[in-house]
Amino acid sequence: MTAPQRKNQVMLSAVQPSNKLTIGNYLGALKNWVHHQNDFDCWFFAVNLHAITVRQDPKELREQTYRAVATYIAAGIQPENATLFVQSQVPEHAELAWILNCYSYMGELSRMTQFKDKSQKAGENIPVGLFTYPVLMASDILLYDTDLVPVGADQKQHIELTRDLAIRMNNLYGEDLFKVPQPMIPPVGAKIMSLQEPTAKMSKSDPDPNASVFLSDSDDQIRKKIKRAVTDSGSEIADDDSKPGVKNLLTIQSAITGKSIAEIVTSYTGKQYGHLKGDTAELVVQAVSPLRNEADRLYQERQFLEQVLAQGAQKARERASQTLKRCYDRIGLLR
Ligand code: ATP
Ligand code: LTN
Repeated sequence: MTAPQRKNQVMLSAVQPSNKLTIGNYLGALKNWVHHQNDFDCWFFAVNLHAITVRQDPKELREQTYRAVATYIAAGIQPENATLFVQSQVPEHAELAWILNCYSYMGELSRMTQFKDKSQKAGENIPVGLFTYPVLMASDILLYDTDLVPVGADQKQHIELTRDLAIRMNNLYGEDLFKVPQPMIPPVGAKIMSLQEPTAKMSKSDPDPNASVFLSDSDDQIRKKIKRAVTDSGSEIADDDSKPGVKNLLTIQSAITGKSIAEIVTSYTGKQYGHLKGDTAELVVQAVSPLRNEADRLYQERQFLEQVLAQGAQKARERASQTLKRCYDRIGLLR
């Protein structure tokens, strides 16, 4: 495909401002956004309505939302190239979500892995929003006639549900109602694991701060966390499923440098876990340090961020309201 043709295609993605972003969010998603921002018509946002499916402190939520947008820009997203906005500033997302809820099945939502994980952690009173979370995500995607959604591996199931919903609605109301999107998942780095429990995904809302490297961590914090990372018994550095801690560090190195895991493993012949941890820590510091400094600077530039978001929300509403109108008309809802 030549570049001008691709520029007509829509790329869209988002992160929850539920805490500071982690290297998992960066290597699984954000890095790919930056890489493709010139090739596609890009829409990137902060999904604060998704974030409240888990209890959030209001002040923190507001600040993390600005912080997320500052991080997108610090990572290299250019507001002139991509539309940047906040989900709650575009009411069409919640409106379409209600409609899609009426066409989603309890059975298919019950099968979502993220719902199963998060509802277990929610205790006795599981918010309904946690259950219908993927329907709001489908609404986010379908409103913009999205072609591609760059995300980590954990979101593949939600994009499959989005596709099913789009196809279901198109069968009922006409093939051109919704564009059917595709996931874009990186070959390496799509699932960075927790540093403390390397069989579980690194997650920004993990209560153990040592489990994740945040993009706001100081160089010293990064070094300490990686040196404390849980590794496995034995001492051989190998790409082996029985050594998830070692495999995770190799994956982090590969996702940052672009070198293959096999090549990295060969370079450690005869070396110890300490070497692997030391090198990984330095690579992560090199990647995170400039990003953190720039995000810290932009985070203070509140006026600039607000201006970017106001422009973004206006553009997003123009696009989203067209799709929503089409949907209302087809269903027979008065507008
Ligand atoms: P939370 O802990 O609040 O649920 P999270 O860290 O899982 O958040 P999300 O906001 O759900 O992050 O995800 C944002 C993007 O980052 C998604 O594209 C998701 O697939 C990706 N992502 C999240 N965690 C990882 C990870 N550990 N490895 C690779 N990609 C990830
Ligand atoms: N569910 C996603 C966040 C998300 C998203 C989206 C990603 C909400 N809406 C639309 C891509 C496109 C997650 O990462 N947990």
